[in-house]
Amino acid sequence: MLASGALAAEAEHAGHAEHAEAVELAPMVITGVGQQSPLTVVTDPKIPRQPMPASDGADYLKTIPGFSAVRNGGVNGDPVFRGMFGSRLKLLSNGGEMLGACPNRMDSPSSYISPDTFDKLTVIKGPQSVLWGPGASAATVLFEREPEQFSEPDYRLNGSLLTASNGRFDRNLDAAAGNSQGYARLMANSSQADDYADGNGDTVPSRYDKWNTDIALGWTPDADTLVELTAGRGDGYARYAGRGMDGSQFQRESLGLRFEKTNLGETFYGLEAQVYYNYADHIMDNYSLRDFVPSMMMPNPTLSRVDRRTLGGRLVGTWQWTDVELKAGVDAQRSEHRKVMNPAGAANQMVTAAGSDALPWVPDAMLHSYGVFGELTWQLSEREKLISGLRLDLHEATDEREFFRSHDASSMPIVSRNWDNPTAGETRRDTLYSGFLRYEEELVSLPATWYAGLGHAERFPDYWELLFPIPARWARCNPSTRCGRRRPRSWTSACNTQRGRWRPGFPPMPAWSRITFCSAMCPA
Ligand SMILES: [Cu+2]
Repeated sequence: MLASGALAAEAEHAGHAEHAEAVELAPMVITGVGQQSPLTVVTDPKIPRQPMPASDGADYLKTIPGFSAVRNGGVNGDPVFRGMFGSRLKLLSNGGEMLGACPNRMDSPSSYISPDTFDKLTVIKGPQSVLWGPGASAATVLFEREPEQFSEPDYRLNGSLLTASNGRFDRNLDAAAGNSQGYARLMANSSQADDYADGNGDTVPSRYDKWNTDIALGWTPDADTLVELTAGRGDGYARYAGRGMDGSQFQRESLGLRFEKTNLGETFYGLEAQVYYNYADHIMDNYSLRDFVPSMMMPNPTLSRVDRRTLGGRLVGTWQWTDVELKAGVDAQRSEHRKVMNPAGAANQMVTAAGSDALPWVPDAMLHSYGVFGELTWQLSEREKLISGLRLDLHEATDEREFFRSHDASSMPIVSRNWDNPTAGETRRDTLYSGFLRYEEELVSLPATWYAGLGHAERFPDYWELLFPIPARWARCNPSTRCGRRRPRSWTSACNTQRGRWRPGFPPMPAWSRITFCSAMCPA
């Protein structure tokens, strides 16, 4: 843009010798989200912006400097911050974590977030906070809804409609009513778009439709106390141009309860407690949203259904002294992943059963984490601050797959078959540390702050890394443990692992965070 503008100005300049001195470019307006404080960006996701984001969290985050997204059709992208994605980004909605179920990450955590329905978006860059759970080596992203504040009986109503080319149509309603003692809030939204046509006029599959409904009931007996109960549901579908299957169901169920109390006393100032439950039930298939075309890997209409149930909670206390503030607490999370399995050799039963519960759910992974953390802010002087944090996490993951089903590339045509799981029933445990130290100083001569920070984050491998469905090339040798154990070197080198460690009993996945996502880089 700049280059072409300069060239145009240059051409004009040649024809008008009298203006030889000055080259004037058309004014350009650049908008962006400003930093709230060093390393923290806070914005209101309800503010309209250009380019118009898609209806998910990833496409919204893409408008903040430093973020990009792995696009995934029209919607349901996966956010990337400074080149890191997946579980390196701690993405929380209302303080709770909504983990997706799809083994191919069609439903990344951000895909369950409709930014319009939140009041505040906070991004804490790098491992510079330990308050929000383990492993956030890239950044912590908080989508939050703030409590309603009514001093007398009143209500408010916000609604918006958005329409654009390619059938884009969004509806959004946010209503609340209450008084000084409490409130009720309803948030409902839906978003849809059609396929688009590329430059050649060919249709590119990108159609989607999704909806969310959430309610919040708050009790505020006094100005320093809040008890809030939240519940929500959502669903949708999305067509993909770059995948062998489309996402035909993205069902979400959420429940949450939080308690906040401030002004408790001189030193022990505040207490926050929260529990949350998030459930994702995802279906993908290769026939309901596209014309079925047999392929080598999927010669028949195929459907896959997975779910994930995440239960978590945290308890945080705030202590204040003259120049020092301490936030310390504990958190825990339990997450179970399951899938619906066909009886062996009966591909069509899944298709017949579709979204019903005719076939049994089979658990394949159980993950637990327990953490204790503390973050200290020390006001050294009027303009200087020292902030530090430390957290310790206990992680546990159990491989619940008795066998796994994958393609057998040694036969032609390729067939799907069951492989023994050499790590069936095994549990991996790790104790990991994270911490940071940061010095900040506001300058006297300039309206600026400089800071220097050092952070360290250790991350336990996530579901996708630990229990990734074994790809065909791998499956050929994987059932033999001997062969599986020889693999780590090639795997870790392919993934550019730093300090990767192979634990017997699990596919070789490093426990440290500074690596790229491995699933796309399986050894040949
Ligand atoms: Cu999927």
